Amino acid sequence: MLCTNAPSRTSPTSEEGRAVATRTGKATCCYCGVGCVLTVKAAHNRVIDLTADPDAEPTFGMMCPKGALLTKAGVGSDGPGAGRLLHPMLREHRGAPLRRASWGEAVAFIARRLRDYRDRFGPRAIAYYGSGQLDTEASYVFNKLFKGGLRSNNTDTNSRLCMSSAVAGYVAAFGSDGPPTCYDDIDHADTFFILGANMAANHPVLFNRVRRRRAMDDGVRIIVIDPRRSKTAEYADVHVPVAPGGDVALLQLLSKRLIDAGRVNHDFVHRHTDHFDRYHHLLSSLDEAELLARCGVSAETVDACVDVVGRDARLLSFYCMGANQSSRGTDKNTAIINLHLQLGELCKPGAGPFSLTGQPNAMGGREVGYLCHQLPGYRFVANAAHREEVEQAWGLPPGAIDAEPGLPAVAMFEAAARGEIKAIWVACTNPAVSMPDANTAQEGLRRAELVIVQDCFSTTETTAFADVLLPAAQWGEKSGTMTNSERLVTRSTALLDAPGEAMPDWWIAAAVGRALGFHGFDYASHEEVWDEYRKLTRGTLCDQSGMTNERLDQGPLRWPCPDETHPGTRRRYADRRFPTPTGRARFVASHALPPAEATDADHPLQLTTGRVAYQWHTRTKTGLVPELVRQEPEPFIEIHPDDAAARSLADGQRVRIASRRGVAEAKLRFTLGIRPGLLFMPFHWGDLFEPHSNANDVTSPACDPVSKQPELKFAAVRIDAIGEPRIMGAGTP
Ligand SMILES: Nc1nc2c(c(=O)[nH]1)N[C@H]1C(S)=C(S)[C@@H](COP(=O)(O)OP(=O)(O)OC[C@H]3O[C@@H](n4cnc5c(=O)[nH]c(N)nc54)[C@H](O)[C@@H]3O)O[C@H]1N2
Ligand SMILES: Nc1nc2c(c(=O)[nH]1)N[C@H]1C(S)=C(S)[C@@H](COP(=O)(O)OP(=O)(O)OC[C@H]3O[C@@H](n4cnc5c(=O)[nH]c(N)nc54)[C@H](O)[C@@H]3O)O[C@H]1N2
Ligand code: SF4
Ligand SMILES: [Mo]
Repeated sequence: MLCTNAPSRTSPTSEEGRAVATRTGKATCCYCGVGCVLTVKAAHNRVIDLTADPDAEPTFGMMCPKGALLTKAGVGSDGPGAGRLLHPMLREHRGAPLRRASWGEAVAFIARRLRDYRDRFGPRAIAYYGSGQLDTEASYVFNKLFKGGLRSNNTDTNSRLCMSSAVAGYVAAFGSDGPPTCYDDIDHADTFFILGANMAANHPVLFNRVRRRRAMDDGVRIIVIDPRRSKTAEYADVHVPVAPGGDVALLQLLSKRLIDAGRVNHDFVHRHTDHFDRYHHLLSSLDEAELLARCGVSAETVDACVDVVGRDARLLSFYCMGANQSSRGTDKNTAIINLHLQLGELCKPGAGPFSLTGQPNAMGGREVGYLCHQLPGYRFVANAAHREEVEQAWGLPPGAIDAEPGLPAVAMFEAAARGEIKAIWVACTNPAVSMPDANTAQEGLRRAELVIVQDCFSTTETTAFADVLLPAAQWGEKSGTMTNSERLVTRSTALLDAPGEAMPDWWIAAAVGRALGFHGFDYASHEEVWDEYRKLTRGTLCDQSGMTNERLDQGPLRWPCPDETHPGTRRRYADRRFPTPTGRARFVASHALPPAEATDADHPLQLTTGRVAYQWHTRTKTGLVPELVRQEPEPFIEIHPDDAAARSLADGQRVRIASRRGVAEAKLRFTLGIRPGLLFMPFHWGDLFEPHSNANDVTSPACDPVSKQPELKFAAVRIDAIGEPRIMGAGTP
């Protein structure tokens, strides 16, 4: 068994059957949205070999150190020693210790308490906060449980902190979420326009492909727009160290200069777009010198950028959190797309605006509709016809689904902190560390009367708040489906038995649905969940109805894939028709606005936050891997030496940064690769790993008005020394 990609099921405690001597199969890497498909060989419930198939999509034999070292992240038989959560735990009352419970008891307890809160306080008093790291099956069942069963649209996920501006940008411009592009476009592109994405660190295998393309063709150019000289910027032909939040001004300046130079694809604009005039009018009204001042870069740098983007060459943009995590994130996204529309650089191989997803199934979660305003298949809560379609599919009476969107992530935790959310179920995410203004998020978890946390590890900053702990199977231990950055849907097979009583996430949600007496939660397998979901996408913009279980077991497919013989779709909009009422893409004209908060005498510096190559988010997994920890052992704050000198701060010295909300401490790291006036701190270190070093105690909860994505990339701070300055010698990190 399990030597093919088609598992069979046995009992609930062992979804995929008990240990056999050797198992071989595919499992998509559970870290980034590149979605490398790994071939896993396991024996005695341990991984004995991990390779990437050189002939297989999406990455043709490549993986990065995080993926290669997944075997050390507490999987299978190594789980118990690594701190895995092995049994359900619960407590009847706050203050009581958690005690071990059976699955039956835990599920019944949750069902009783959720029903009670919903009945007493209404469906908006309960909430679900999920993750782009859950597989599609799990997110689908959770969505059905909350929006369909419990009738609460308060279901949001960490994708709100990650991809919601990209969703809003694509919908505004094209009438549909989802990228038009695919990885193969890299091999055809001439100009890579990389904005707010440190691909070399965070999408490394994809960036290797960009570098390979660059190495193979002298004409290829890379532009990187990032206030820091990131790892990615080191490979740039033109690095634009834009002022934080200055992207819309920069993109407008580029567009304006290109229009003035006659670089408009009039045929494309005329035939396939709307609102160019409005956009042109806005640009004409803007003053170049003012735009330049807002970008905060030299005129020469902009000239160099205009020269490269203005070439008659295929333009492929990659963008990620530097674009999305902004109170102007939607505008940044549409500004990038405007540039492509103006140049006609889309709807052909090697060109298009390619928003990168961060988590392995952030794309799949969007398709499943796991944000509070969405329903499965790119449907919307606010759309009556969409609600009706989903109600029918779920066997619900008309009007069952609430017409009003629920609370997006930041508002959800703020409501909890005000005592308005009585019960919250957190699955596969660690909001006590990763939410902006983490103190408010923690207050929300403290104030809620029932906190259910579903994780594969027992001790995280969020499990500390739990009244119920539910042990989840993790990577390698469960079968399921994910969609990567290029709309490629891959199927993973369980190759290891989960330790203890850990169960697949979808199974847990379904068990609670059954305990609540809801119809349609008696799935016998992950395949049954998938089958129901794929059929619900039929005829939608992200049609996956042709992706049967059997086909996915044979290999991945890209949507749209509308029937069972359809080969899948590499590039969308190849016919240049867009799913808008006119069939044309839309220019979006918006003014360049500054970040939500401003520096002042008390908080004179800007803080931006992000990632390092060798750690994953809150480190529950990568923190277990010595090879990765050695690379980046402790938190740090990057500063320009001029800013440090002005404050008599030394390299390696411990400092405290303070915003209007809170403080965080870490060692100072000097670098010339950051804009003066700007600090950078990674958000990987929560209190468990390094007390007082959570960047999110400082970050801002201000959100984009359209996407409701928080501005994790900008806070006004001051910096102070802690103790005596200490000059570090050579070898300082
Ligand atoms: N190693 C590793 N890889 C990961 C992850 C991880 O934790 N570790 N997480 C995954 C996830 S969920 C995500 S979302 C992605 C994120 O991937 P990225 O978006 O690449 O990651 P970040 O480091 O958050 O931010 C990228 C860059 O944005 C820049 N930036 C900050 N402010 C601005 C601005 O105003 N304008 C511009 N143009 N740039 C700005 C930062 O300097 C930073 O270099 O990575 C995924 N891959
Ligand atoms: N300051 C700042 N904050 C940020 C960001 C930033 O750039 N700057 N980026 C934001 C972004 S883009 C993101 S995506 C978030 C990420 O933030 P989080 O989602 O909070 O980060 P993770 O550490 O990935 O949390 C995943 C949790 O799920 C658990 N887990 C792993 N596998 C499984 C599984 O299969 N099932 C279950 N049930 N649990 C599992 C892990 O142990 C861990 O506790 O952080 C956001 N916060
Ligand atoms: S590039 Fe991303 S998906 Fe591929 S192995 Fe590395 S972390 Fe995993
Ligand atoms: Mo993310």
